[in-house]
Amino acid sequence: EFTYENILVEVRGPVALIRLNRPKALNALSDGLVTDLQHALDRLEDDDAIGAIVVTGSEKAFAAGADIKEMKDKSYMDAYLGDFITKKWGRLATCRKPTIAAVAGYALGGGCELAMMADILLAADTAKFGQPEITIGTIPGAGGTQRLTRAIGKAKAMELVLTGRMMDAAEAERAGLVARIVPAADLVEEAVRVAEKICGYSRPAVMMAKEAVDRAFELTLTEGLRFERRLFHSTFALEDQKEGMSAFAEKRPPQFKGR
Ligand code: CO8
Repeated sequence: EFTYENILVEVRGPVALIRLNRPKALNALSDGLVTDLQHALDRLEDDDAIGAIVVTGSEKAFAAGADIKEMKDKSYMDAYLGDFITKKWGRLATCRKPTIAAVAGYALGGGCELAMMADILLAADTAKFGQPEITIGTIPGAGGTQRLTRAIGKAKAMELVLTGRMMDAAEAERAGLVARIVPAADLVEEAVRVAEKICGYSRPAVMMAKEAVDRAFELTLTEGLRFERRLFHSTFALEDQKEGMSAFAEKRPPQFKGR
């Protein structure tokens, strides 16, 4: 087991639960935190026992953005040569295993961007989302202008990005940013339940389903449909497909093996 300075990692059966843990800074995403997160995700992806990953913060904040105090004196060359943001930050978005962001409290700036990298975004009724970078003289740098716009459309994305206004959980759900709102007290348990449910299915089928949905953001409809069809066809090479369909025909629960 690894321990980290800025995150807590707990393994619950096939589900890994990562808690961002810099309570004094509302989980501001310092370089140390993002490095810990990247390392933990690398390790969990390599661990065959893990089938899904939940990322959460505290009751007060998922994450209140990049660490402003840490980045305020960076020069352009520091940012450019260090490839500020992209190298470590994108790690959650490149996970092949399913990921769930469970957001309570503030998810601002880089915090909102991190939540949007997950496959499923569950929000507590206390969640607040926003891209307030404009209020500190900068702009979103880890997907806030791109993923947010794809998720909620230009009208709302432009308003949030240009004014720095926050959306509450109800507005975020109406706008299509979050899958579902959960009472704050149940958020983490519900996210783990969702992750466990996914882990009960065929792992390769889950990975293919995720990959296919993700391609919808990159491809034309014709190419996306072609990609989906190829993966769909390839599921017929899975033992799990034989098992799943036989079990249905035999009116019994399936026993997936993950191959
Ligand atoms: N960075 C550093 N410290 C922070 C941050 C932050 N983003 N957010 C809060 N903190 C610290 C505060 O400074 C304070 O510390 P201290 O007790 O030492 O003074 C502590 O956390 C508690 O915060 P507050 O006292 O401000 O708590 P409030 O409940 O009064 O307010 C807010 C909560 C509204 C969330 C407020 O803290 C706030 O506005 N925070 C900043 C939000 C923000 O602007 N985020 C965007 C940052 S820019 C960004 O994310 C760019 C992303 C680009 C990609 C990532 C690149 C790495």
